[in-house]
Amino acid sequence: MTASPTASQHANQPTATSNKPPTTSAPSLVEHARVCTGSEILWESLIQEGVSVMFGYPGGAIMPAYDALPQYPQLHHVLVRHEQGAAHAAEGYARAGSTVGVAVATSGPGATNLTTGIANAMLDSIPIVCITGQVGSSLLGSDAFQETDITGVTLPITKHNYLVTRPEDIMQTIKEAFYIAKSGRPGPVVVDITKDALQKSATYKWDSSPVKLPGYRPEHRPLPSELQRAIDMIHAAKKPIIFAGHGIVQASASGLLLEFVRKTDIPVASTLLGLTGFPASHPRALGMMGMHGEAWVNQAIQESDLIVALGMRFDDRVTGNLKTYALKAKKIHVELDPAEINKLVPVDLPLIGDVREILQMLVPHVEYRERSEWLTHIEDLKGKSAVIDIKHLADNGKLFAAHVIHDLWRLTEGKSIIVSDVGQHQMWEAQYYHHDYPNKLITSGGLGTMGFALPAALGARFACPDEEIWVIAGDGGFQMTQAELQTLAQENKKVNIAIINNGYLGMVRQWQQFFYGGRYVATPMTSPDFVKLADAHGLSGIRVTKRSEVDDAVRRAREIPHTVIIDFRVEQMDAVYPMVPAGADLDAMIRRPESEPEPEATQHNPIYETGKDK
Ligand SMILES: Cc1ncc(C[n+]2csc(CCOP(=O)(O)OP(=O)(O)O)c2C)c(N)n1
Repeated sequence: MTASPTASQHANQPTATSNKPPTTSAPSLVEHARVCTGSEILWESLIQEGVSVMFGYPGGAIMPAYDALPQYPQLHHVLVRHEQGAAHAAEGYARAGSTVGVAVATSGPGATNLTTGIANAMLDSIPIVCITGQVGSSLLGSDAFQETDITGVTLPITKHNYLVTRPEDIMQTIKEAFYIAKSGRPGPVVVDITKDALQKSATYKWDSSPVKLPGYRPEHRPLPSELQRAIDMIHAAKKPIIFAGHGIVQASASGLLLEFVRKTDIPVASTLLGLTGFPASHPRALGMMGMHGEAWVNQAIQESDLIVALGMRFDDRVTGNLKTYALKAKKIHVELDPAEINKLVPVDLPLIGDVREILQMLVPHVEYRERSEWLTHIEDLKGKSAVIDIKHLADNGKLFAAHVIHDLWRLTEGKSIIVSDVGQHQMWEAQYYHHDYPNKLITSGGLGTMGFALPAALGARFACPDEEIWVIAGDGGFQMTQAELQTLAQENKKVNIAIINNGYLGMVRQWQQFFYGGRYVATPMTSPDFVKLADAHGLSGIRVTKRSEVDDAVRRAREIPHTVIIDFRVEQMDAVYPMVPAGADLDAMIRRPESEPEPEATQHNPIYETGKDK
């Protein structure tokens, strides 16, 4: 099948999270000022911000807020099984729904359990607001039971955070938190509220005036002269490449990017998080760049004379060795956050502002230039250096992850929301699930957080009730947050889960194979029987060991109305190719060995071989 992209699929996206006008206020519950508890003010304010779902876990300091919750049936609280799950679910909700996600936790361990998700949201620029309970204000700083200085802890991993000690400050703080989370470059905001602030009362009336924060200027716009310089550089380039980053997806700018490419005929390389920003089957789509990017993409980057980087931040997984990175290319960097300009890669022309607005300004003025030599050269690079593609190998009875993901793509026609975890399977997903539709991949890019996928899919399920959702996870990462299976069961929500089970912490095993002399220390891993695990949660499980079983298993999973786990027992020793070793030159790639198109699967997880394999 070919999922053919159209400009309109990419153009008909909701307005960008980062540039949305403030969420339309729900009708005010409180017409006139009245006296409310801090807890009531908290929930009323969330409703005013348009919140209808939040993910959380109660405990002592936040109990007054939970106690008031039944007064607000329009707020659905999803009880996760670990607060990390609440933060990731809020992220999944925010990303799938292009909105702000909300997580709630108690003080101390509840709040610290959120931090992995908060750091993840910080690095991937996800707008979430985390509400935490705090010990009573008179006890602050006394090492009281379950006291953690969570504003101190989260200072470097939040866009902003607040400690609120008075009920009269709650409404304004919530307003500011939502505004900061979603404006400019989005990110996480923590609002820590003391127990007494939740219990005490204050006069409340929703203030619908816009938030004004002196010193916070989230909006930027390039000068007309800068835009003209960009146009001149684009027209003069003989070997240009466009980079599509996460900013394209977040700003819902892929329709404009398609238009830009239609006019200029410049090829597009994507970052991992930018993969759904430009349709994979477009003739000018090159694929993913960087450590596990396509070899020809990295090669072309090294040879290019102009990079037009759109909403990306030159992460080290993308650049490899900075000293040798794209030295022949002039660089135009379109980026919302001024702090990213010249941070890692010196650029010739920064265009600071929203990528959607900047594309809107550029598109009418850019023109086609004849560059057939460059485009033919890239085609030649593909021919020479393309991965020996194991998905086309005849079925020899072995099951490779590439088979599973390719078949999943074919059967779902590339239309499913994929929520991938972190490791080899994440890279295989990026290589073999060809994303033609915008915003259909949710994964942890910057922090590389194992355990992200299942709870993030839970959040995505609430944001997109009618979409098909597949989790693709490794046996290692899945075990980190598998408790959220029961959350899905309790909420009666369906996602499909593909566990790429190779009996190892596969990506680390691969590094051990390439860079640590094949010493597989602490990477062989046992797993529970995932079929029985599904059963124990009241869900369904299927085991697949042969390629011939994949289609049927995927079809059955799609038909079953509740959450299904498919335990794909894949080849254990397969590696992700190509690979740029960390810090190496971008074109110094390790390729799949030509002499061995089918990876040797001779060594097996010793734990499995001792008969402990369930
Ligand atoms: C929370 C966390 N701990 C450790 C790591 C380091 N790490 C990166 S990939 C990986 C292995 C992942 O194994 P698995 O989930 O089985 O997926 P696979 O690589 O086999 O596809 C590890 C341990 C991480 N990224 N996140």
